[in-house]
Amino acid sequence: MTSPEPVHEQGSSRLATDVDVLVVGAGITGIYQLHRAREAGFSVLLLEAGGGVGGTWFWNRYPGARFDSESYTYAYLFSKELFEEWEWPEHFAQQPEIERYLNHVVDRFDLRRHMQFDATITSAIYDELSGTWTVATSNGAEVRARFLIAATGVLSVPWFPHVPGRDEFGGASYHTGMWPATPVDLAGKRVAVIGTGSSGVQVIPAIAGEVAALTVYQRTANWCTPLNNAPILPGEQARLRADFEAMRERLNRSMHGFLHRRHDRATFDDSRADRWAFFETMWNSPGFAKLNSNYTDLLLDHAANAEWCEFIAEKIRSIVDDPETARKLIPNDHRFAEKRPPFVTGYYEAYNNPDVSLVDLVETPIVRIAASGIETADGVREFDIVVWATGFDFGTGALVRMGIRGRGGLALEDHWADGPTTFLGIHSTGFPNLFFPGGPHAAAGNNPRYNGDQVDYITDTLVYLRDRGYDTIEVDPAAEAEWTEMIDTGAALSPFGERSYFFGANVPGKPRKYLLNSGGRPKLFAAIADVVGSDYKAFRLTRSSVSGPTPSPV
Ligand code: NA7
Repeated sequence: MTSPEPVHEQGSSRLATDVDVLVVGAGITGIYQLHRAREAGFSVLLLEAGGGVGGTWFWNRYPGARFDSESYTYAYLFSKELFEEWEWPEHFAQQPEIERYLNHVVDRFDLRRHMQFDATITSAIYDELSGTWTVATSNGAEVRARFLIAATGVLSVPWFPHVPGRDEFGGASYHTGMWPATPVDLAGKRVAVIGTGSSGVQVIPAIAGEVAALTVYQRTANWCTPLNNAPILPGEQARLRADFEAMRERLNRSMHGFLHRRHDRATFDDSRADRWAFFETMWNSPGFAKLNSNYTDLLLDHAANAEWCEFIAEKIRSIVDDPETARKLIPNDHRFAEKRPPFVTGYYEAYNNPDVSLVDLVETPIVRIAASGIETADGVREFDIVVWATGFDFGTGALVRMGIRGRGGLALEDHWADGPTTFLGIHSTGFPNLFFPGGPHAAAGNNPRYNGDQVDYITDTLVYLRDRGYDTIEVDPAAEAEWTEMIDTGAALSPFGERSYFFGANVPGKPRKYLLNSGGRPKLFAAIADVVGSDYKAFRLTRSSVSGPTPSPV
């Protein structure tokens, strides 16, 4: 392995920094990044906009919020001791348990003393001369760091659609992605929920029995299937502990970070009777198994997908008492997995509660929000509380709002005006020493698994730079273009998420670009191995304290 020659910056000099590594975001990725960077001997600081630990799992504390990936596969796997000492009570943990877990991790690894809360980043400006970032926060702090790691998450900017009169509502309004920490008293209230994505369909059954009346405003019905959550029994807890290494290995080999076994048959290999028996097994399987373990051609063969949809439609009709409500709940404009499939507990059953009603916004669109409630083509319905379950500015939302300015003052939002361009979903050209694990192009499936891979790579990279005396790292435009093209090309091969926020489709004016990692973890691992094996040839590395000519990267 040959070390690359340094690329020298004329006239630059090292400047004292407050910390080597500044992490933004105390979510699952940021916590792990803080831990790894400190463990590697860097001075560290983490800034977090929220008042506590958890990121997405801090803000999304609405009733019914829970994992829909298995708890033990979504949690940290870097420490066997941590895994063994934490017992997840359910296969799919609910938000309070997740928040407790993340706080436990922070305290167990003594990370809290490196964290500052209620600190929203207002600007992050790169200084070319010194190769450092100066980051300012809403509470007036300014921090200079050598490396800026923005672990700001993909679901961290709640999205409110432009509905006239939204601010005129006289009752209380809450977005699921900004749910207050103090409990919201829903008892006896007339409540509206707008939106039936993964959040909406979790909150609806969770509150249906508590409120006086619940009205659901649905623009697009979703293909919801049961989460099939269950307590983790003592025998299962013991098995999980005993199988820790094997489970981690299996997760690492899986395409998207799940344990679900892949099926080996295509839909029409089986007779109709066998197909429907198999669909019944799928219906009763946990969470994402409906996607990961289903027939191999489910996403690619229209007829296959249509039959699975027909099966789900039949289930909806059999659960929902009122045929008209059932009709409205059956999607008629997209196939399974063209939107992110939600997994539910008691969702369709909730519509059998006489206090729950459904408004189909295709038939009667919202005209405006009035002081007393919501006006549709049918008139005004009055409410005490409106819940906006209307999603997020996904993927890039937080990063383009941070005031990030790279080389030559390049604004990240300008660089990404036509959609994100990244290498490994971690680097972007023009932004030396900036890393954004868990951001656009990072994951597609079990996010913490991919994001952890990215954190491990980033930490190794920081150590590599330190060991060789490099101060800055910037990805070459060719590598950025190649990775971005791989993402876009891969995304076009499947209809997965094509009607969803995965392409930014929910935010008017947002470029229609794939925001997940269409290559899966194996491609990410291979690309990382290639970077390391080729001595970071896809990068421009500099030693800012040395002056001299600029050789080409090796
Ligand atoms: P989603 O999945 O983006 O869902 C947002 C929902 O809000 C969806 O049903 C939208 O309907 C609806 N929406 C958006 N704008 C409007 C307007 N103007 N009127 C009515 N309804 C509207 O966000 P979630 O929070 O549910 O889930 C995000 C992720 O969180 C999820 O994938 C998990 O990873 C956890 P549309 O379908 O656009 O017609």
